[in-house]
Amino acid sequence: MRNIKASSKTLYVTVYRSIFLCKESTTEVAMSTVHEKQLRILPFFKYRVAVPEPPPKPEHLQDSPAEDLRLQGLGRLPKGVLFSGFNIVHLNEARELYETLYEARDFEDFVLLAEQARSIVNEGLFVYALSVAIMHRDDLIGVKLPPYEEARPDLFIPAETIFQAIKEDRKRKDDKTIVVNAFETGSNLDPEYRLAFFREDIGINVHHYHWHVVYPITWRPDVMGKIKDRKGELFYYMHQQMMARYDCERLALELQRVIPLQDFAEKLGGYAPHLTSFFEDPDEPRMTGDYASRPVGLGLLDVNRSDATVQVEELERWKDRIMQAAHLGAVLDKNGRVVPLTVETGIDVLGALIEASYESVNSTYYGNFHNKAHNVISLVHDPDGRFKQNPGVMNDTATAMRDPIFYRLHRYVDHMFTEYKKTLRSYEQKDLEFPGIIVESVDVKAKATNVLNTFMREEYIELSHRIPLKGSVQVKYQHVDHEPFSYEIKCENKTWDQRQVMVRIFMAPVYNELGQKIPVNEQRRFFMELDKFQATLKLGQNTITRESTESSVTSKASPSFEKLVAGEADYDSDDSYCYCGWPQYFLVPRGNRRGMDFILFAMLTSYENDRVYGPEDDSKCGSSPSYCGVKDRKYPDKRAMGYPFDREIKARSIEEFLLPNMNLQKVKIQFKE
Ligand SMILES: [Cu+2]
Repeated sequence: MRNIKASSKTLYVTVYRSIFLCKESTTEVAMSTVHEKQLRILPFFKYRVAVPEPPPKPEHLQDSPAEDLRLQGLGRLPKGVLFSGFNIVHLNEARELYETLYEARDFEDFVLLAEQARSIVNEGLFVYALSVAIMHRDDLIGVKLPPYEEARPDLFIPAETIFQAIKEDRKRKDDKTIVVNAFETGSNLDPEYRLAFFREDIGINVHHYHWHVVYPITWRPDVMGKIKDRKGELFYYMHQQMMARYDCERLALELQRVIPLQDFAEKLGGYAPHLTSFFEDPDEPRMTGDYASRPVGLGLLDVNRSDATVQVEELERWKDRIMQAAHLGAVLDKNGRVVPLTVETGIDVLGALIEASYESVNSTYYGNFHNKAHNVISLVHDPDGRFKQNPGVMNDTATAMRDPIFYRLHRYVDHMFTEYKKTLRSYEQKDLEFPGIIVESVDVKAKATNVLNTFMREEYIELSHRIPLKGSVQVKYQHVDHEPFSYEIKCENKTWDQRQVMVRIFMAPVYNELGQKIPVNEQRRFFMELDKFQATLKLGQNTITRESTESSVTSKASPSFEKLVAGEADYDSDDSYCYCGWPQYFLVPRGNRRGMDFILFAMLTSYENDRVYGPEDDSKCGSSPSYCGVKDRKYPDKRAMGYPFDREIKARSIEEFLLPNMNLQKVKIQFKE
């Protein structure tokens, strides 16, 4: 066998080269085509000054109704209404549109349909549905969605800033870029405002929006022909991690951890979003809409609007039923049968049921808890619409994370999952160990070893793609950042052969609000995943190094509108999932001025045991599989998400939890203003 291989080597090389060369030339052709498609897609994400002439119809359709029959019935949600990524009435219509766009015969048909749909359907609904379709159509592989913060800066930048930009633009005498400063949305009278650097961060909100585009509530795998592996579990894990990170920032500011919103009769805290949604033209007041503020002290009331009905009592009922399912470790399906929540898929079933997605096992009985809770909170100031008020920011996936109440709701949602995880036995040594593999040390290498500096960095965002301006106007704002760093893991392979390992790196704060050490079973909910990757250990001593920029939780920076127009993007790969993920600059928490104490945890497990068999990941996206999965592939880790911290820990301290294939390091994070 070996000889045959050796003798056919020359042939193999020739074939390989010809395939390779051939691939190279087709790639070149494909690249220009992708860029051409990109150029035709981009205008859909920009403002229109005037409604263009409808595109000419093919001859055989000349006498048919004004719009394509496939779009009939769409346009139910009126224009100018704020689209809600949590409202099932809006989402059902959006699904009809993205499925229609997805099924368009070819690219030309797709563009024609999109053009017509744009004039029929609600603006926000259009962008959402178009984005889902672009991300999944096979003939649009490589075509990128423009950065959402450039396509919809009005959902991220305070209205005061945008009006200032319009004013400055009107006074402009040349075509130089004008820079305006971002308006501050709160004051020190509100202690929660100290967290605005997190809640109102553009990257964090874009991440949340993008995740919900990648994992639509209304996804129908049978229609779309594409899997969304462990979608319910990802809903749990992605949000659990956001909560861990937020609570960590709260401790850094000596604020209490988030108190779950579990009593729906409670009077809520307030929030003022300072956001105005701009549709098409700011000179046309009908086409703009303020996101409503929530004054302090309002309580939840039944919502009864044309596009949303929710009773608070319904929420209570669903909440109790979900908690019962979590505690019993079983759910009732549509036929009233008891379906046990298994160790492998229980969390996924529960995720689909709580969110609730189309995949809920029984939406009649368990309802639509999380989505409708978003709706009811967003309409607390005008539940029956008598004042014709818009909803608040809890209405939309791109804006919800700005509001402190988001975290209170999601802390409760996270408790539901935690209650279920309590019914699973704790991991035992056999679930955690890797005999023969010893982690001797783990260090963070930055300017100083095991000390990380964080700071605020200035950034600019262009407004002129969405806001009709005469020239370029940019908003100057700040976001947190950290110095670049790497991990260095020293380990020994005492087995008889080289080993493929999965490296898992987490970090958690050490002290609680009172300055006491956090017990490990509480601390486990703070552990933030920083990275997860594969490595090969030779026999004997090994040193694994890994850059912070390679993290499995952070996203690639998406190319700007300008770069997409200029063709300066990687059109060669299907990287539509790459732009999903936590912002790289927020990889580690901001910490505080004194220097905040963290514990870094590294663990090596067997790649052979953890790997998922199936088509290899050819998406070329070393981006964010941990929070976003891999497109059209199985989630690339067989273990439960959050392993080994997803289940109760019986050990009395994190040190006692350790096995030879794990290790810890004390790390300080110092915030410098
Ligand atoms: Cu969400």
